[in-house]
Amino acid sequence: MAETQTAICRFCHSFCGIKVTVQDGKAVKVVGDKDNPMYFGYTCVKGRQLPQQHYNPERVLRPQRKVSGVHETVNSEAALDDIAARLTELIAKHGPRSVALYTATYSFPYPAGSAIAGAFMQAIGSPMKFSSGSIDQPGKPMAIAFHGRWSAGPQPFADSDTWMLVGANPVVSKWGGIPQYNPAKRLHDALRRGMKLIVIDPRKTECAEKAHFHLQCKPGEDPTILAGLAHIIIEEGLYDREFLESDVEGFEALKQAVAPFTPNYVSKRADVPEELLIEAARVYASGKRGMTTAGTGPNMAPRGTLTEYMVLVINTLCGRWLREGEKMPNPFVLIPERRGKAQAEPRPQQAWGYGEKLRVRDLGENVSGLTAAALADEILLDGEGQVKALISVGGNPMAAWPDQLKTYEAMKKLELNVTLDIKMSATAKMADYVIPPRLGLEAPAMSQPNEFIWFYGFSTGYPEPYAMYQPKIVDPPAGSDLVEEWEFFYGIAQRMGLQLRVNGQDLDMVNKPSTDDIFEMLCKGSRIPLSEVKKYPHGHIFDDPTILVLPKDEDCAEKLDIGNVHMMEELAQVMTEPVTDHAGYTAVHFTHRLVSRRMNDVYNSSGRDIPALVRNHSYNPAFMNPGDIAALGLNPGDVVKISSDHASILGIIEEAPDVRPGVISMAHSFGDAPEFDKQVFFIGSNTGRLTNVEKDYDPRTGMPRMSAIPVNLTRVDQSIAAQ
Ligand SMILES: Nc1nc2c(c(=O)[nH]1)N[C@H]1C(S)=C(S)[C@@H](COP(=O)(O)OP(=O)(O)OC[C@H]3O[C@@H](n4cnc5c(=O)[nH]c(N)nc54)[C@H](O)[C@@H]3O)O[C@H]1N2
Ligand SMILES: Nc1nc2c(c(=O)[nH]1)N[C@H]1C(S)=C(S)[C@@H](COP(=O)(O)OP(=O)(O)OC[C@H]3O[C@@H](n4cnc5c(=O)[nH]c(N)nc54)[C@H](O)[C@@H]3O)O[C@H]1N2
Ligand code: SF4
Ligand SMILES: [Mo]
Repeated sequence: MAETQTAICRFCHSFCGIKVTVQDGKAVKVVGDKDNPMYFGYTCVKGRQLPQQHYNPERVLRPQRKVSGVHETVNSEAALDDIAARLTELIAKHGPRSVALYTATYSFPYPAGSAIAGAFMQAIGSPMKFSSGSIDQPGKPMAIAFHGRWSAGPQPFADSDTWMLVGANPVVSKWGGIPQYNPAKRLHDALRRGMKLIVIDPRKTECAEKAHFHLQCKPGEDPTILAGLAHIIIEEGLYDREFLESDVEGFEALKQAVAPFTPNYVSKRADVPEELLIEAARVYASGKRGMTTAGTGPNMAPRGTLTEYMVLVINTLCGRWLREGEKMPNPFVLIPERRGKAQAEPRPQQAWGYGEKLRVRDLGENVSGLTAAALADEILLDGEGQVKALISVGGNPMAAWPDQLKTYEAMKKLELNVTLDIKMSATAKMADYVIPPRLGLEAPAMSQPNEFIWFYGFSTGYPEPYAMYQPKIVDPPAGSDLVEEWEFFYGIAQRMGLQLRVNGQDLDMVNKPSTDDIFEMLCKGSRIPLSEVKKYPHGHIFDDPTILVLPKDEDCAEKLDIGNVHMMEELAQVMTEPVTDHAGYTAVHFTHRLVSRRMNDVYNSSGRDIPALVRNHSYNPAFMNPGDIAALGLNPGDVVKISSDHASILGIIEEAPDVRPGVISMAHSFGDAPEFDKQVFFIGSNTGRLTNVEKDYDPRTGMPRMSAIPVNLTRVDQSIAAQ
């Protein structure tokens, strides 16, 4: 008997509403749910492979423990006993700081897991909590801290007439820039309505193809380009005088700082046509509504915080924030109601350098958290406070952390390495324990995490008050011994005699709660009770047209700051760099820049074990402009050595006319440990290895240079790679 149930796809962070056909207790087919009001029936190739993901022969179904270098199956209760005992021992000997947590990509779709993991760290008293967000776009919260957050939020995409994407490709990534819930349809509708799209990207991306203006710039020049746009907007008087007058400070400082970024200078430096730059600025600033947003590309290139800050500056110059009396697009659903005001919120007293200090590079707690780019150092560096145990939840440090060779050494040095993963990832292979959790369709789900990301950036999260809940759809495969992420932390906390607290409430540490109980705790005080959301199997938009932007408080003296002293200083530093290049590199030393990108069929290091997702490539090609390939005397399919000033990887050349000359566009999180390098045609290469975490990093967030990396290419003896 086959039946159909609605569910939330958790393969990526978009959370599409799907319909799952269940036959004999197994998910057999996934299609989009046309009755879902947020996604309108959308699914991508990854989501449609959920059955293959759930019943993948390579899926880990029972906990693994490494004994004398070999993994063997262990009962989950015994695994938790061991881990709790080892943690107790380490904490007694070295203190709680010796235990670090890394929550990453697949923590996000499992909110009970992230919450209880955090509660566990709190209970043991370890401040060493790291997340993949810190090596993603940490410049976003940092820039907001400098600029200030507009309480009512940004103008929505839905009624905007201009939009600008800086190194983001939401049509593929479904992550910000354009509301990431069927972004292709949203973009299509907006363009039909007459919206003007501007894209700044060294690659003619799927979004750039649709743009009215594509500035196909040199990578890493975003601060320059954005300063140039601000320069033009100010010079030509295209800014919102009234808004600047009432709610903004720092205009004079900004004006001075961007003065040298003339269109001619920007054009020469970033290699974009001067006329195009001027025209883009005019079209954007003379539009009535719309936002500029940046993605991972420029956030991973040097000066990500400055880029994010200049993005905010452009929005504020143009007054692109919601005003009194306008409808609040999303007053939230599963979290407490948000009533925005037409005013700036107070900026934090201190945006970095408070709380826990890391032992390297003078880094510490900042508004984006502690940086995962320094976690390998914390493991490797002997001495007081050294990290001895790492628990990774839905992450893959060996694939994703910058400087993979350093990470490799760190993984070997750990006394206790635990990973909660569904497969034997590059990290799992090195781990002492691999704890397999339930997969997306095997446990309840809710859309709440996508509401919280409103606080992470701006123009992020649901554009309307949408929410959905999904019960467990199928049981895990017979004979499996799985532990949900939250159950893992609950289980070790119980054994260690700890009391956990979630969202201000004590967890019952005797009678084990259910996932649903924890969801209820997480939704405490929400605008709409979870029980109400559960009544709508297709998801629902809980609209309330009476929730409007409130007026500014009479005594409000807060302003948005577009002339932050640190950011203006950094802009001045940019000016001191040679026009020909960046950060001391010259074209003589490095011929190309390697840039980050996403590939549609895989999700970071996930999806590579599903045949339908690797039908085109099982590796990450080195996409290059055909002219560059010919100029180097190379051919598509050739294996080359790609070298930064830090390390080298192998790459397989692929022609891509959409990539700007001088650029190599390559996805991250491929490859494996160094001993597998020769299998590049099967597993690809790890671009993270090219990054030096100790150089060109943001001094506040610790974000190293992970895009726009200067590299050279050399053809190698082709027999180096196993075919
Ligand atoms: N060079 C370079 N490095 C980068 C980037 C880049 O662009 N360039 N991007 C950075 C960014 S933006 C990010 S977010 C990070 C990502 O960093 P990570 O999150 O550390 O990396 P992923 O490869 O996404 O790892 C996800 C792991 O979760 C496992 N998994 C899959 N499904 C589940 C599940 O349901 N439950 C659990 N528990 N585990 C599951 C997968 O098998 C995989 O091993 O990488 C960063 N690193
Ligand atoms: N299919 C798929 N979807 C994904 C992921 C995936 O692996 N696969 N990963 C997920 C994750 S973890 C994240 S954080 C999001 C990221 O989502 P996005 O930020 O949209 O990521 P990308 O699609 O890589 O888009 C980044 C763009 O920046 C450009 N770029 C690179 N360097 C520079 C630069 O210096 N300047 C400028 N202006 N542009 C530059 C690249 O050419 C690329 O087009 O995507 C998520 N979605
Ligand atoms: S975009 Fe694809 S992978 Fe992401 S949630 Fe939707 S169907 Fe799933
Ligand atoms: Mo990410």
